[in-house]
Amino acid sequence: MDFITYEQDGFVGIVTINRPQALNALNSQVLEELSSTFDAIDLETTRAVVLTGAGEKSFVAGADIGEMSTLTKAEGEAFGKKGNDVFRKIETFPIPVIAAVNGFALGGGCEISMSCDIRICSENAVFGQPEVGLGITPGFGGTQRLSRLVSPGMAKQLIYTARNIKADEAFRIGLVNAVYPLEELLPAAKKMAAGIAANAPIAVRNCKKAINEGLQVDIDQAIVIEEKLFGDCFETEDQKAGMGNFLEKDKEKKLKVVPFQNK
Ligand code: CO8
Repeated sequence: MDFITYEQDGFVGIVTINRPQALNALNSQVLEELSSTFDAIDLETTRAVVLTGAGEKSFVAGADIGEMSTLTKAEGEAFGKKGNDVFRKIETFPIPVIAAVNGFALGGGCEISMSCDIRICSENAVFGQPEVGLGITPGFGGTQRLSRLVSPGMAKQLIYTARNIKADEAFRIGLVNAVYPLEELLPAAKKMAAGIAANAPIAVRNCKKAINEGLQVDIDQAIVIEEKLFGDCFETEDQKAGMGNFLEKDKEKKLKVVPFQNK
């Protein structure tokens, strides 16, 4: 791997996009390496992932403008698909992915953060969809995910005006859950991931599936999705241990469901 680093910290995997010479911009190779990195994550030993960018200035400064500048219509569509396939892989990854946005998150950078389950950012973070200023539309899911995450009106304003917003505004419109001083961002992301990893892993996975799949259908179908995934939990050791600990009033164990079980 030239542009992605991976490290494991207990049950937490940390994926870092590392192409500082281009502010971590996404070219084809970065996208391919990201895809392979997620494919290689061991789901037996990893319960949450943190995605971040190398350096102190940029999370991801977008798709690579140099690479895009000469694309034909067909190549543009293929490049869009390449990004979308990786971002869908992250969005539907069985375990939660937290974006720790440490600076610029523009274009494809904002879009990759939106394919993650949770976004937190540093005070110097800048979000935006500058594509119309470059003569293109957002092509890695931005028109779809931004309008789902904030409101359609706010998404349209940001996309049509190509205006960048700072961390405090991203927080105000609900694009990020929290803002930290830069040096506290990664520790906060790891702490959140470790907190998730301390809970029953199958239950956490089922929550992600229920929320993601339920948002795509009407409420009657969504409730059925939830019922099924809720029911599945009753076949797990974690449910028996978790509820057993509570009933035994074992305060030590009550807060943490420890047995690791994957399926
Ligand atoms: N692509 C390629 N190289 C980049 C990119 C990028 N997106 N962003 C920065 N770089 C490079 C610069 O060219 C520069 O390289 P060099 O040192 O060789 O000249 C280096 O990174 C450092 O950048 P700057 O000197 O510009 O640093 P500044 O601090 O002055 O500015 C900015 C930082 C504001 C982030 C500025 O670099 C910038 O505006 N970058 C472009 C941001 C942008 O427009 N991003 C959106 C791109 S479009 C997109 O993401 C579409 C996604 C969907 C694609 C669908 C395809 C079909």
